[in-house]
Order: sequence, then C-alpha cells, then structure tokens
Amino acid sequence: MADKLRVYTSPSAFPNPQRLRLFALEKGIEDELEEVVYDMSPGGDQRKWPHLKMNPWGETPTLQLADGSYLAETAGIVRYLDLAYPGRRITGETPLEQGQDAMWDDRIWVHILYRIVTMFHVMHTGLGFKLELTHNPAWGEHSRKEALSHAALVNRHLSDGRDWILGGDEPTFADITLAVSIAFSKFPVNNTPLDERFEYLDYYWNRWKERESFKRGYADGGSGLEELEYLKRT
Ligand SMILES: N[C@@H](CCC(=O)N[C@@H](CS)C(=O)NCC(=O)O)C(=O)O
Repeated sequence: MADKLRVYTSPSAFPNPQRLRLFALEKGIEDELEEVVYDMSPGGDQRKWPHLKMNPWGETPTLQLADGSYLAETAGIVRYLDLAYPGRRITGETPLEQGQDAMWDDRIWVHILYRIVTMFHVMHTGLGFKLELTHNPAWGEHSRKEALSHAALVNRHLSDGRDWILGGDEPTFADITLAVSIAFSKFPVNNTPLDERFEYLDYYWNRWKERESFKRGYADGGSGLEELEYLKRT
C-alpha cells in the first residue's frame, strides 16, 4: 500500500482512538496512517456535519480508505489493518487465539471501558453541555460499579502470573483495550483508578508503561494524566 490512510482521531486521553494508536504502534504501521486529531471539546468536530458525512455515528476513530470510503468502529478498523498489513497479528495468530482475543476484548470493552465512558458522559457531562445530551448521575454510578466488578474478574484472570491476557509473550488487542481502560479509569474526572484497587492490574499497568508502543502512544501529552506527563515529546 503506497499512500497513507487518513484517520480522524483525538488526543490520547480518548480511549478508542488510543486503542487504534497503540495497535498501530504494536503492529509497526504507525507511519502508514496520517492522523487528523480533533480536540473533541469544545470544538466537537466529530459531531459536525462534515464528519457525520464520513461517520454518521459522530465518533472517532474514523478511517478513510484509499477508495474514499470510510471504516469506523475501532475493532473493525483494527481487524482490517491487522489483516491488510504484514507483521505480528495483534488480534491473534491462530484461529483459537483470534477467538480468545475477541472474547477478552469484548469483555473489557463492553463491561469495563464502555462503562467508564458512560460514567464520563452521563455523570460528569465530560464533553460539556454543547455535546452532552444526558445528565444522569445514577446511571453513571451504576456504570462505575459494573466497571469495577468486571475489572475484578480480569484482575483474577491475571493473578496466575501471566503477563498478558492470552498468556503469551506479547500483548494482543484485548491487552490494548485493557491498557486504555486503566488509563481512562485514572482520568481526573473519572477518578476510579483500577491499578490502585487491583493488585494484578497494577503490575499490568506498570508492565505497559515499560513498552515502547505505550511511551510513543502517550507522547502527545494529551492523556490528562500527570503520571504520563514525562512521556511528552514536543
Ligand atoms: N464504538 C466506537 C466508539 C467510539 C467512541 O466512543 N469514540 C469517542 C472517543 S473515545 C468519541 O468519538 N466521542 C465523541 C463524542 O461522543 O462526541 C468504537 O469502538 O470506535
């Protein structure tokens, strides 16, 4: 593939574009992508009509393909890029690994990350009232409890001494989703730091912090986390 693919993203605090960014770095294809980084709020370009024409869901990431069409949903974009480019299969090498990676990614995205994202939106109206349509603290509080109870299950899974979710030597896509879930749990308004509550998630988070992909993925200084400020590159 000769030309770069344009992808509409957000600063590293925003977990879904960050899943894609970390994936690209793990895969070694970051130079194949040309990022257009939205500020998300207060601008809200993701919900303006030019972006809605590309992705009616009004979210990032959105990938523009070489033929001018678009692909959205992080897992869909990642699956496409993982198959389209050579190199380590981040979504699993074997059919079984692919099934296991999808299983864990779903569990983590639906039950942990999406719950924290919901809390961010409905409890904290995190993007501000121009963009947020619902303020419902009780829903946010319920989502937070769900995220914590599922994080406890993942913590137990990691307690057998494995480094990564599937038990291999390197992280897969489910691990990327878990890394950004922990990061977003620590985002100031969310203030539910999973690494402080769960022993094996703490070791796991520190393992990620040693990885080159992680250091480069957070080099924009846009994570909102003081503890990652040192990774900022100008
Ligand atoms: N299901 C989508 C979710 C994407 C998503 O929620 N993106 C967030 C950033 S992490 C977003 O663009 N939010 C903008 C908004 O709600 O206005 C995916 O997996 O990519």
